[in-house]
Amino acid sequence: MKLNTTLALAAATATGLLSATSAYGFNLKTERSDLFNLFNERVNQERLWMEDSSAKMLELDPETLRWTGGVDPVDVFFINEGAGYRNQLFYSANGGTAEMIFADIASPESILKEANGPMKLGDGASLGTFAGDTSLDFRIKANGANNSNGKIYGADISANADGLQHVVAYEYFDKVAKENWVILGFEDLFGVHYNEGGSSDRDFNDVVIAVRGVTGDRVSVPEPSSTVAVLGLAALGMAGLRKSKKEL
Ligand SMILES: [Ca+2]
Ligand SMILES: [Ca+2]
Repeated sequence: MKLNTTLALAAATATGLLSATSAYGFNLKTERSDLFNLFNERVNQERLWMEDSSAKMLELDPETLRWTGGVDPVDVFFINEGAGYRNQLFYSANGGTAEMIFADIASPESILKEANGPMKLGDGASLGTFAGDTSLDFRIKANGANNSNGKIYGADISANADGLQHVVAYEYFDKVAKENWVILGFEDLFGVHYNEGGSSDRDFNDVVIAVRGVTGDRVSVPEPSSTVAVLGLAALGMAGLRKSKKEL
């Protein structure tokens, strides 16, 4: 009997490094600074136009996020924010009612610091577990803490008021706790980039969260043949560059 208990505890320690304390109050920056720093490094520089993604982490289609069952809860951690707005974060499961996760995403520690912001970098909230395979949709209400009519932006592009992408998603597998993470970056400004006649900066760092325990589908990558074609074009471009330099 005693052996069984010991084994159970050992198993819990090995696999449940985080889930043992995954309820509200768990701070990722404090408890797993390695993961927090990795995710925080992925946060885009303020007002840097994100035209294409880096290959540092695998890019996901943010519309496909889901929890696939099991015993581990879904936990959401605030990584950073570079926003003048006081944004709010919501989620809905299987298209159901939107539930609030963070009511005022502002912090004295974030990229755009706000002294009276209530959040610490790394703060977490647990969504608990769901019944079976569950589709999860994360959305922000732009400046929702100050404006109850703030615009809602999420992964479904057709549901966004400007018909544009407002979420980027990346996947990371933590080998230490053997857990899957998805990092989401939201853009809170309406419309196209100011270089294209709009007033947005399209920096996708206005709310950045890391979600533990979910997965999603990878964004489709070009077929090998077209990859070769692209590489070929790049090589041509380089050759052209060298040639024109020589001519100078
Ligand atoms: Ca920003
Ligand atoms: Ca922005």
